[in-house]
Amino acid sequence: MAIADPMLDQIAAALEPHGLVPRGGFNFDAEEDIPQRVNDEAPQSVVLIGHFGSAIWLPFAEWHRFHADASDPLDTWSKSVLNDAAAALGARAVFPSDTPYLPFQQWARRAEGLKASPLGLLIHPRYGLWQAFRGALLFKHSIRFPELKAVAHPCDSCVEKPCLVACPVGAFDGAGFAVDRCRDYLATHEGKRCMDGGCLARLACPVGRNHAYVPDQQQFHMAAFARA
Ligand code: B12
Ligand code: SF4
Ligand code: SF4
Repeated sequence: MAIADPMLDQIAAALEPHGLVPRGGFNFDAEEDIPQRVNDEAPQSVVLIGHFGSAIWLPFAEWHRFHADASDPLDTWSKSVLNDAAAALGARAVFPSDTPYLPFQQWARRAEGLKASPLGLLIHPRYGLWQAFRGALLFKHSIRFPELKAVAHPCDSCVEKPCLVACPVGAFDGAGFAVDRCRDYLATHEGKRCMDGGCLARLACPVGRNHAYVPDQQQFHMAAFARA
């Protein structure tokens, strides 16, 4: 079996103090047209960067104390951390908020073998719905990735699917997300339950529940979502 590229260890070491981790990656197919350039060259590979559970929360909250007036603080923090790491590693950092949107979830499926839950979020067999991506590093050279092992998809064996019945306004029907219905509810007095504790549909999932975000992080994400 091929030994994984030392670059993956270097990325992990650069990100570890920030609670971020490399979440796999892949080499682009020859015909894939990625518009971003890495020092004027077409990228050959991508490494997804994200977090599991609340690992980023303390490093981010500490940074936020000193950057209280940053707009989109989590994005600004991610950009500052990942642009520095990219410069040190000869990569280019790209972000989920970059427009036109880059296909982060499709990339993550290829990088980690995850599949989508009925909520639209990718689900991880250990961390459930409590994980996300903060960016990706594009490299102008290819990388030796460890062989991707088959990952169990927890929703396949979840008979009751409690995530689909927990939303008080039925915003998820397994096929789409009624974003306006959710936002309208969040603006009501009753919606404070979600605003304070987090999305009830997401919290209803039993997978990785002990990795659910800490209360401050839940409130931060809900407030950002309601504001957007
Ligand atoms: C626009 C967007 C939304 C829109 C619409 C989503 C949509 N219909 O596509 C809205 C505002 C509804 C949304 C909501 C949320 N989102 Co969003 N969103 C995005 C964003 C910025 C772009 C999606 C896109 O069009 N990509 C371009 C296409 C070409 O890429 P793609 O990989 O094929 O896109 C897939 C998604 O669009 C997905 N999809 C389709 N419908 C829905 C609906 C929902 C709710 C989600 C999450 C995904 C989703 O299917 C596509 C095919 O795989 C992505 C980041 C990104 N760059 O992808 C995050 C992203 C998909 N969102 C994410 C998250 C976490 C959320 C929220 C939970 C935010 C929060 N509060 O924390 C909420 C969910 C609602 C809730 N009540 O909690 C994560 C998902 C992580 C994961 N584990 O899979 C992403 C990847 C951002 C990140 N930083 O990691 N989101
Ligand atoms: S509750 Fe069941 S179907 Fe819903 S996301 Fe969790 S494992 Fe998947
Ligand atoms: S945040 Fe609340 S209203 Fe919105 S989808 Fe989740 S459970 Fe439903």
